[in-house]
Amino acid sequence: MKLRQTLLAGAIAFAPVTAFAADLTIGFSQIGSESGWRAAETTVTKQEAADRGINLKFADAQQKQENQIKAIRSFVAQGVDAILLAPVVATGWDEVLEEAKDADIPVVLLDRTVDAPDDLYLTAVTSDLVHEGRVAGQWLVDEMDGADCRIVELQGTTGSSPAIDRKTGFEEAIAGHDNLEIVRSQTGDFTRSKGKVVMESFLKAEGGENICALYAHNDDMAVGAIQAIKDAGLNPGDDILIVAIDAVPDAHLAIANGDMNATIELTPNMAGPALDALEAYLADGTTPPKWIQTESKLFTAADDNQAIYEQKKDLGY
Ligand code: GZL
Repeated sequence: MKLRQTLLAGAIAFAPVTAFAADLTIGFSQIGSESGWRAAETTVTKQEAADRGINLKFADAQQKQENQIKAIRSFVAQGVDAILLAPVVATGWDEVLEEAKDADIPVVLLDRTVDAPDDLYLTAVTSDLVHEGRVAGQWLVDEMDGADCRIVELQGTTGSSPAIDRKTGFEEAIAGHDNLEIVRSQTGDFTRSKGKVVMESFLKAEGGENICALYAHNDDMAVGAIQAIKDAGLNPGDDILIVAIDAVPDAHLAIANGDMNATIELTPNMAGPALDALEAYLADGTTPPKWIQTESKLFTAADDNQAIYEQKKDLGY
């Protein structure tokens, strides 16, 4: 496990990266399996590690920060070469990240960020979460074209960087458009089941005829809400417009069927760039930028969503 000291001493400094990676042991503290996107990220991460011959130690935290902290401490005790962390919430990481730093174990953040000094992690591989919210808001601004729209919002996990940033971006985009108003906003914790239950409460509180659009911080909550809207006798994608984020296969299918209107793609492959950065850092100290940004792409009914669904449906979502 203590390969890196040997490497940094130059003992095998000229070994090809592939040979080098084959000796790495990396711990991965994953949030859980709350959404289709999360499941795809896990699938892709395991495949990216296997492709490199990396020994990946996987820990599923079942959405609990205390389980992630325990997993990180276990990885440190095992003397892994590096740690991947998808942090369920943004705060409460300083102490355990200090412990990893003291053990000279680099940490790379995946898909979410932390409110901690940036010398406590090597780099963060994420999308621009605020931009995603802006794109969603701008889509609705354009779609409504000045017409009034009472919006309900399904937020992601409370305290997580995507929930905070996607809300910020959406509100920035609709600011100054007085025809658009968020009338209800509540967390659905990124899951289909909670998305359905909270949407049911929105429909009951507001009356479905008084809701013009749903903004969901991820597709899974939107898919749950679609069922609630149908159960209320309304047509999702028509009576209530729906925009969300992730571009999972079921979102493309919903758009193809007219049940949803737009989604913004989030790649599940955060691990590829993360492992590339780690291999370079551990091999010769190459320091990556503090943020490795992944792309965000808007999909609407104008795209061939049925074909995209067919392409994506077997990718581990
Ligand atoms: C965003 C990521 C979010 C996804 C959800 O980067 O952390 O977590 O949008 C997942 O599907 O639950």
